[in-house]
Amino acid sequence: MLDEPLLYDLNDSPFCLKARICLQLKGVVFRRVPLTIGRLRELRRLNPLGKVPVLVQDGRVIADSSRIARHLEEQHPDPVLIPTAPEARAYAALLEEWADESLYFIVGAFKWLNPENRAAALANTVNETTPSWLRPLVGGAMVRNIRRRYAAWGYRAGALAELEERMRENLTTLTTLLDGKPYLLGRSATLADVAAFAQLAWMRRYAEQRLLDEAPSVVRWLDRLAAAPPIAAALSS
Ligand SMILES: N[C@@H](CCC(=O)N[C@@H](CS)C(=O)NCC(=O)O)C(=O)O
Repeated sequence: MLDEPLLYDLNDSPFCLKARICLQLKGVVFRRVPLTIGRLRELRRLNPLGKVPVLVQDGRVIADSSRIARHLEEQHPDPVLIPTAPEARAYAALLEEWADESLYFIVGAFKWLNPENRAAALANTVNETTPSWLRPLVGGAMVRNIRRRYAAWGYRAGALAELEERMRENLTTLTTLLDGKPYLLGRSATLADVAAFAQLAWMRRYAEQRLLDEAPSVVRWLDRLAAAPPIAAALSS
């Protein structure tokens, strides 16, 4: 008998949400293994980068949301999430990369650098991973580490206004792409929609969700995706 696929994941991770959406859209029954600090060593054995999501299926270990999406596409070609036509496939790959890199960087900065988000950021990350008695210690160290990482790239709280402006530009780009069509590449949702959706669904948990008020067609697209039962299931798991 084949083993039930396991997904090592975190609730407040856009990449884990992206992987859960792909699994749900492909109809794969899986079990979440929530990342806790007690499982860090186990995770590093599976993925030396120590990052989630990681899918373990039939003895194979697949780390990284993009690899998981491609693995699932191979195993379950229907419904199609990665277009087969070369040009559409290339656009989907570019949009996925843009969402995973640019949008992730900006939303991560909102989450960790904006003092308004501090309590929610800690609760969303630390409560799932850490026993209550260790939370103050782990939370403090996590905030310092992540802020140090952003500072090394030149971003502190003072850069938030500039990052908000970049997010507004990205939302304008999405508005343009969605003009006259329900999904980014046309009539059906692809991995491009899933990747961008995952980052913006993450932003919706933080104060910068207000930026979406300026982009009504992006909100309609997010709501359309969120209402699809497999995506609703991924959001609530
Ligand atoms: N490119 C990876 C990115 C994964 C990633 O950055 N995951 C974050 C959570 S959102 C993580 O595990 N961070 C832990 C760490 O960096 O130590 C993917 O698409 O899966």
